[in-house]
Order: sequence, then C-alpha cells, then structure tokens
Amino acid sequence: MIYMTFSAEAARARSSGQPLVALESTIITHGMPYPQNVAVATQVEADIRAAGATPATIAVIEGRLHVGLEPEMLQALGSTPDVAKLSRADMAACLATGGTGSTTVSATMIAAHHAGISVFATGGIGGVHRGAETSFDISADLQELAQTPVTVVSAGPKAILDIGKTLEVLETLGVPVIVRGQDMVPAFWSRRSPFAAPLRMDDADSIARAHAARKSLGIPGGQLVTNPIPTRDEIPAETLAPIIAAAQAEADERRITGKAVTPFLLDRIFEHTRGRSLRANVALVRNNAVFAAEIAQSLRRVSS
Ligand code: PSU
Ligand code: MN
Repeated sequence: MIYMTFSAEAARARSSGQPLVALESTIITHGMPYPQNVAVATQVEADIRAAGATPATIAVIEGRLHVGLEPEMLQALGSTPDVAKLSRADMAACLATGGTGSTTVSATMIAAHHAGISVFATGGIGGVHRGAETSFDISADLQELAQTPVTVVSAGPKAILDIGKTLEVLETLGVPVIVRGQDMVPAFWSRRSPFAAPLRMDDADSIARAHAARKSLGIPGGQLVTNPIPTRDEIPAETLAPIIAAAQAEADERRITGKAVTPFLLDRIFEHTRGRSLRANVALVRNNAVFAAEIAQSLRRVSS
C-alpha cells in the first residue's frame, strides 16, 4: 500500500484537469548547496505557475510519497543534511521503511506516472559516465526513460558525462532525444556539444503530439527533451573542459563510486568556477520549467 499525498495546489489541479509539471528533489538535496537550493526550488515552482501550469515537486517524506511539497516541507528537505538519494532501485524500500529521501530523475518519473503527470522538468539527466567501460557507471535514468511514459525536459546530458556514449545508449533503448530549436545536442552548461540532434522540434505542440502518438502506438517509455541553456547564461565548453577533467581525476583518485559520483563532480565544478556553474544551473532549470509548462498545456489540448 503506497501512501501518496498531494499538495493542496496539486490536488486542485488534478481535480479540475489543469496541467501539472513534476519536479525532482535530488537537484535540491544533492545538486545545489543550502540555502540557494530552497530558493531555487521555490523560484522554479513560481516559474511554472507563471507559465500556466501547476508544479508538483516529488519526494518521499517519512514513508509517504509526496506529489507537490508544501513550502515548509521543501524548506525542511532542503536544509536536512545527508538525505537519501532515491532511484528506481530504492524508492519502494524507502516507502516501506518509513524513510525520507529525495527523488532522482528515475524515481521522479515513476512517481509522476503513478500520479498521472506526463511532463517533468529537471536540469540534466544522469547518463553514461566517463570511464564507464571500466566502472560500468550508467545512470538508472536511461533505463527509466525507456520504460516510463513521461516527457522529461532537461538541458542535455551533464557535460561531466560521456555525452556520445549516453546518446548511443539512449538510441539502443529506443528513447527519442528531441533537441529544441537547434541541430546540435546541448551539453547542460553549454548550448552545444559536438553531437548532432537525433530529432529536432521547435515548439511545444510537436513534442506533445509525439508524446500522444507514442501512447497511441503503445510504445512504452518516455521522451527526452533537451532544451539549450539561454545564451547569456552559458559557460563555453572550452572553459569547462579542464575543470571537468580535473574533477573527474580527483573522483577517480579518491575512489568515489556509485551514487556519490554525480554530487561530488557537481560540487567540485561549482567550487572551481566560483559559483558560475551554479548560476548557469539555476538559469537552465528555470528555462526548462517554463518549456515543460508549455508542453503540459499542449498535451492537455492534444489529448482532449
Ligand atoms: N541535474 C542536476 N543536478 C542533479 C541531478 C540532475 O542539475 O543533482 C541529479 C538528478 O536527480 C539525476 C541524478 O537523476 O543527478 C543522476 O544521478 P546518478 O548519476 O547517480 O544516476
Ligand atoms: Mn551512477
């Protein structure tokens, strides 16, 4: 038996058929430092409302699956150190044992689908890490995209990953990678990577129609939308390359493995760019939230 609790606004949106956008909580607990994390999460929710949809930030709190967090819950989650980071593998265990944890992209997709939400905004998805040929470190996010029917709006695979290998795995898994409005895949902090867009779409309606078409065909799995960071906020790939390489070398040297890898790398890059990476991260998440709100509204039109 799963106890699912909706926030007041998420419950209202559900009962009146208004479009909802899911948000993950690992970006709050493991992706940004306190107190900026809470401020950013609050801002992103406001951005979604301003763009005409209702936000639902997802987390497990004391054994309940929360779909939409009241402000005091968000504050408590964001200020608690060492919260569990939940993926497909451990969300059910956390619910079963009355635990508290933040949801990654994979766990948020499962929760969103369970709650009837089809669109989800985040920063960057997890993917194939550099050196995966020896470490086997491939995020559960990729498998999730292959099986859970949620459209995920991101700014592309994080540049700390091996973007080429991440795209190859997504292709193998049959996950559509849709680039918004340009011909190259974006790389999170930078607008461009060297990789050509597998699919390009320029507007929310096309993405919503593609989501609905997959459903009609009975194709399992979701869509990955990659939305380039706004030009004024991007960090050129050349500036980041040596910083990412140094962070990865330090992670290898200190034998950081498993769930700790992504938070470790993000934290090092934040330090080495003196906060510039964090500002870029905030800008791209906000940009994704607004686009996700547009897709959620389009989806409501195409499926009614
Ligand atoms: N994007 C960010 N910051 C983050 C993450 C994504 O800008 O912290 C999180 C997401 O929750 C994603 C997770 O699902 O990192 C991937 O972790 P891993 O590589 O351990 O699968
Ligand atoms: Mn991993």
